[in-house]
Amino acid sequence: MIFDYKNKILQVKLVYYGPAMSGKTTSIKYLFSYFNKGEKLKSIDSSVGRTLFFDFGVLNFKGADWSLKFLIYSATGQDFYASTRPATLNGVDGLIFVVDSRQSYLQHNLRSWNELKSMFGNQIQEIPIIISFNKHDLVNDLRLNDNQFLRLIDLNRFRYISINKTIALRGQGILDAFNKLISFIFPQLTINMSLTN
Ligand SMILES: Nc1nc2c(ncn2[C@@H]2O[C@H](COP(=O)(O)OP(=O)(O)OP(=O)(O)O)[C@@H](O)[C@H]2O)c(=O)[nH]1
Ligand SMILES: [Mg+2]
Repeated sequence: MIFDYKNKILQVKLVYYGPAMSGKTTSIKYLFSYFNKGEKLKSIDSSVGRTLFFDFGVLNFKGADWSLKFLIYSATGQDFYASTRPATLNGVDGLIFVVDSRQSYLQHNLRSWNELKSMFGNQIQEIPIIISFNKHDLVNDLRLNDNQFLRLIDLNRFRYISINKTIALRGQGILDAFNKLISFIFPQLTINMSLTN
């Protein structure tokens, strides 16, 4: 987090992370289009729409006194470009971990989660994280109270963690996840913020 006292701007970095094709780019695209900032999102992708390095965009909100500048990234899920992921995560203030909810993707989800953990060590327990179970339109019964992924990652060790269901294709749950993450980072934030350029 970077404080610019002179201009009263607080800069916050958020990263969408998760296995290949889980829906990170789709989630971010929806978020930016929701705020009518679709044109502000830069994606470095291949001709078939796969993220090569990251997606990146900025959302600015004007508070009563300070302004908030959110730098929003998605890391590439493709392992060929795995070496770019630590740079994308550098200095992150909050994470949205996008899970592919389908049972057959359990190992993919775990592998990505463990990689994330290995990059932070124990410090990861202090980072606010939202776990978004995406593509839940493709799952017949997505009950999370006995979810295998959640059982295996040991949620209790984390200070700020929340579970969320999304269908990024339809924008369902995307805003909830974003708002929840912000409320973890700024628990005192009650002002009604408006969007600026
Ligand atoms: N059915 C369904 N498909 C989805 C959903 N979200 C994303 N998709 C599809 O899943 C595919 C991958 O989505 P992306 O958003 O590109 O995934 P990504 O995580 O950015 O992938 P990489 O950048 O390659 O790691 C696309 O074909 C999306 O349309 C969803 O909620 N439901
Ligand atoms: Mg992507």
